[in-house]
Amino acid sequence: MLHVLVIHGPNLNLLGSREESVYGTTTLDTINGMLVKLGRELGVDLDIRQSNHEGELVTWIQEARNGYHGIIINPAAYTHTSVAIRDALLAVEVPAVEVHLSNIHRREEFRRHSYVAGVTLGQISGFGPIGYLLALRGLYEHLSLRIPNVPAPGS
Ligand code: CA2
Repeated sequence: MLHVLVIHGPNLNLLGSREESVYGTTTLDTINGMLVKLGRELGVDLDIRQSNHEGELVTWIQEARNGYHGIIINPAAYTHTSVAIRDALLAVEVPAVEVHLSNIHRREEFRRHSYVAGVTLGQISGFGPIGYLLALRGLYEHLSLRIPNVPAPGS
């Protein structure tokens, strides 16, 4: 079975309760439930975490070395500031997909630069909660081509 670590960064625990015009009305619990459902369909075990603390996010990324096949991460505001998160993703050599609910490229200038984009498999930005599902499907397809005995999607 594939094991994927899902990491939500700072303030994402507030989803659905504030700034609905930017981030929508879906709560983090609902997003996590959608992910778990898709994970079950694909046969992917998900470990889902959220933290407001940069160091904790770094520690969790480091833990991905121990038995995780991939990472899905929305580093939230740390996307635009954190060399530490970039370095951790680079160090662990576990394929990671970066997710953003909003399209960071059509927002304020400071959000257009991501420190992590250059060390991830790819970035999904602007699809709202569905972006997490796209990330899981993309990661699954990527891993199924590289890891023996992972069924190809749709088989
Ligand atoms: O679009 C995204 O997913 C972001 O990663 C969200 C971050 C933001 O700093 C990035 O530029 C883009 C902010 C997450 C804060 O989420 C909130 C949710 C509800 C209320 C307040 C904040």
